[in-house]
Amino acid sequence: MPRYVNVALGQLGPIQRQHSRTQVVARLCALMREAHAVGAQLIVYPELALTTFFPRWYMQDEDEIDSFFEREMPSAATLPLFELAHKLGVGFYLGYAELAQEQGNKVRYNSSILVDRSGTIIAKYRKVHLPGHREHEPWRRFQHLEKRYFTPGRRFDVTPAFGGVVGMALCNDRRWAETYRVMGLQGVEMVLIGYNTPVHNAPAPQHDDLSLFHNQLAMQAGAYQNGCWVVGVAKAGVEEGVDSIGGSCIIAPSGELVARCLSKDDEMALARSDLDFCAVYQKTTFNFDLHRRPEAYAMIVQRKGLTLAADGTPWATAE
Ligand code: CDV
Repeated sequence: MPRYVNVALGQLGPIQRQHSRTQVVARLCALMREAHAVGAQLIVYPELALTTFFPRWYMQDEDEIDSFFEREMPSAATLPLFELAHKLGVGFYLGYAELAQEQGNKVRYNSSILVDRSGTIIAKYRKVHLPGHREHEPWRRFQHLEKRYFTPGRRFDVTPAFGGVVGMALCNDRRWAETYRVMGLQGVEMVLIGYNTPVHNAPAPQHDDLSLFHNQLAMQAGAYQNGCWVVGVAKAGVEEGVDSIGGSCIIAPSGELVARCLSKDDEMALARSDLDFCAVYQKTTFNFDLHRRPEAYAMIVQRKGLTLAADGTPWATAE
């Protein structure tokens, strides 16, 4: 039995601060209907897809911060999306800000969920790589305070779903080889990634002209090196004065782009993804069992960054 997943990109244009959850959910539902009309079984939405990208603002008021978070999923505002998923038989990936309760304490995560074709949540992911900074940095044109507002997640899990093995990541995660490899080692066949990427990178403005290139480069490398499909979806366009990249795309295990959004608005695009195509890479060039040499990679988990040895160099001396 061939294993195909008709997967759709559910790219969003900007969400301004005054837009309500109800308005945004109506846009998500419209994209799901479009995707269903062309045969989608799964639609992937961006990171923090229910509100504007609020980490661009320094806020101290707890209630103001919490206003961007979801206490429950589904909620009254998001339920119509789950009901539509059930009615149409279209599963979805959705990024949102999660307000969790842990041992009586409030914990904030940048999260995503995977919902199956019956409208049931089957997996949750909490963003591991939180970019940006913790304190107010007024020299920036806009802030990127993910380190302030979110607690990092701790795991990259995979889920049997849509006839294959599905993994999730969020935005900055897509730039890290470890993200894909940890899921690759669990046999992942399709990695779903929502993102919000401002064109302007304050600490490195020389990257600005390359932001779309880096987006594609990282995801194509992740797909090829792990023999899996990668589906990356943007919230794009000018949001509260900040321009973010589009470039949502579906990448095959060969590393080739098979579908891409053209606009920076709400846009749907679809690809018929053959999950068995993963084996063409996972059983040959990237047959981990045959070719990996974990004994040579110990430093990957022993070190976080450049650690200086006793002689002041970061490199290990050969025995
Ligand atoms: N939302 C993100 O994680 N954005 C980062 C930006 C700050 C570079 C990204 O990696 O796209």
